[in-house]
Formats: sequence, C-alpha cells, structure tokens
Amino acid sequence: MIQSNTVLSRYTTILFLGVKSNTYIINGVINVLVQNTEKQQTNQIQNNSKTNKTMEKKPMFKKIPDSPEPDQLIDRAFKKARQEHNQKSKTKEIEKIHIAADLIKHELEKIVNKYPNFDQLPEFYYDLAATTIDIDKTKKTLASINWARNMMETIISKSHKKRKTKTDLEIRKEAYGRISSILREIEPDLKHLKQTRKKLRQIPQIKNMPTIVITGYPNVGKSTILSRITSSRPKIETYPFTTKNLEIGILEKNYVKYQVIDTPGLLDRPLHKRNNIEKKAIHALKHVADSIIHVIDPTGRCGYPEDKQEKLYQEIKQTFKKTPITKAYNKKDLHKKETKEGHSISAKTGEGIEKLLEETIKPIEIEKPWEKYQK
Ligand SMILES: Nc1nc2c(ncn2[C@@H]2O[C@H](COP(=O)(O)OP(=O)(O)OP(=O)(O)O)[C@@H](O)[C@H]2O)c(=O)[nH]1
Ligand SMILES: [Mg+2]
Repeated sequence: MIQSNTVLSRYTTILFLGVKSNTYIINGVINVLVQNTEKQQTNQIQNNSKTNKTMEKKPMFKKIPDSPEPDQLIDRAFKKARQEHNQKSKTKEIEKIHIAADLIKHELEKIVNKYPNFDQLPEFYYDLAATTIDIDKTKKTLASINWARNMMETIISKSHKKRKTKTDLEIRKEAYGRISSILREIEPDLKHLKQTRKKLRQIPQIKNMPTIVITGYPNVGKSTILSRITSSRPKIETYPFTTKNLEIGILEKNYVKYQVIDTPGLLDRPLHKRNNIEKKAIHALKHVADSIIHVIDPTGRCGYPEDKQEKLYQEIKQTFKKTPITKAYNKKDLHKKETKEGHSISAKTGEGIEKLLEETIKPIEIEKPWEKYQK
C-alpha cells in the first residue's frame, strides 16, 4: 500500500477497487482523480439542475452596443465621407453619399442585430426583462431603428437615379438633408434604447450550475450571507431594500460549484401587489432555484416582526413545493433565543453557516462515486 503523509484521500477506494478503508496516496494521483470526479459530478449535476433546461439560449444583454447621439453620428459620417471619397472621381459627390449613409446603416444595424430576440428568450430572462423594461415599446423602437437603416439604403440607391434630373452637388446636399432629418426622427428611439440597454445589462447571466437562492424579508442579512459564503461583495447596509437586483456568487463544496443568488427583500403580500424589484426574487425562485435558503431575523432589528417573516416562509414553501427549503435564523450573535427548527446562524461571525450549507446542498447533491465503494 502506498503511504504518504501529504494527502489523506477518500478517493483511494476508487483507485484500489475493493479496498474499503481510507488510505494515504500521493498528490499527483489524487489530482487526476479529483479532476475526473469533478467533471463527472458537474455533468451529472448539470443534467439535474433547473438552469440546464431554461438557460440553453444565452441572451446577449452584455453585448448590446450603446446608442450613438444623432449629431455625433452625423458628424462622424460626413467627416468620413469628406476624408475618404476619391477627389479625382467624376462622381465624388455621389460617393460621399455612399460613404456617409453606409456608416450610419452599419451603426444602426449593429444595434438591431445585437439586441436579443425577446420572443426567443428563456422564460427566466424574459420575465426579468419584463420587470425591468417595456418590452413592447422596445420592440417598436427597434423597428424604427430598422426603418432608418433601410432608409439609408434607399438614399444610396435613389442618388443614382436622380442624376438624370439634378446635378451631383444638388443630389448630395439633398441626401445629407434627408440623412440628418431621419436621424433626428429616431432620436427619441435611440434615447429609449440607451436607457433600455443600461437596465438589461444589470440582468445577471445565469450559469449552468446547481443553484441556491437566498430569500427573506428586507434587511435580514441575505447579502451578508452571500458575501460570507462566496467571493461576491454585494452592497450591505443597515437599511432595508438595499439589494435591488439579483446578485450572484459561486460557492464550491466537495469539488462541486454552486451558484448562489442573493435576491431583493420580499414583503408578505400577494404576487399582484409585488413591485418589480420584488418580482425579480420571485422569478429566481420560480425558474432557477434548485434549493432555497430562507432567512429570518428573530431579533426584529431588520424592522419587521418575526410572525410576518414566518408567514412569508410558509408562503414560499407552499408556492415552490418541489424546491427544498432550509430555514436560517440569522443574527445569532445578537440574541439567545432557541429556535425549534431550522438553523441558528450569524452571517456576521460565521457561526452555524457550515451546517446550514450542508443541509441546503444535501437534497441537490449527487451520489459521490467514492461513497458507492465505501458502502
Ligand atoms: N449583528 C449582526 N448583524 C447582521 C448579521 N447579518 C447581517 N447583519 C446586518 O444587518 C443589516 C442588513 O444586512 P444585509 O445583508 O444588507 O441584509 P439584506 O437582507 O441583504 O437586506 P436587503 O438587501 O435590504 O433586503 C446590515 O447592517 C448587516 O451588517 C448578523 O449575523 N449579525
Ligand atoms: Mg441585500
């Protein structure tokens, strides 16, 4: 038997099939096993997790280009036309129209093409987009941009036909006037898209991993838990409603990565009364949660009574019956109350966090290959 004090491994049982007790083995061998096992686990978990089914098509919110200011775009286009046309050409004025209209056409095309097709978005992203922007208005706005893009092509093709009746200089002046007025016409659309882009870019890209969602009333310590268990650094404040978007961190346990989502605080009220910020938490629970940590602050320091927080817990439990839920009574460092169920934790000191995570992960953990041989 190989013995080394460097690493104690549970994996030896895989290496030496039939050997049932833990053994010491050398580092290099372990690394290979860890990598392989990790890969198998990830594959298996990906098949089980909700995100696999809903996140196949990734929206490209982060790739949406910024909308240009019409005046700046016009200046750029006319400047390029001035600089790049062939001065010796007999059709130089028409060439200028080509260069300017072409640049604008491509800029507008970029915006339209890089916007995700809302009708093909996975439900989770569609729902989140709908809480953040006016999707119908955005579709109409994109149609206007596309109209302006097509108009640039029309201006180019008409400039040739007009040569029969007008001088090239007249045609160019007329075309420049038309280009400017089209861009002024779509100015409100470009402004709208600028705002929309800003909002859509705040929607996080969900990874294809088992996912833990942290919920609870405002100010109970959800973000503090996320920052304790992952390297994510969400905003933490003493007042409620600090978190306004979904915040993501990655937790690694037993060589498996879990995605942890911190959500905006929820009040105990029916869905139709929830505001758009609260709805983001509901969409995360509905579409991507494989396991839930529900946080309760029994000290009341959060500003909300415990019975209301318990009611919210019951509602979430009822609504998302199929998703395992673990209850965490936070801020243990501030009180001595005994809790009948759930976990007493302190996100501030770290007390109780490990046990809470073990229980949260247990229902979504896969069977580990080495455990099979240890039985
Ligand atoms: N003493 C103590 N304070 C805590 C603990 N956890 C969080 N806090 C404090 O509680 C306040 C709220 O914490 P957050 O993590 O921002 O709470 P949240 O639930 O994310 O709040 P919202 O985003 O507004 O819903 C902050 O002042 C934290 O420092 C804890 O375990 N002990
Ligand atoms: Mg928060």
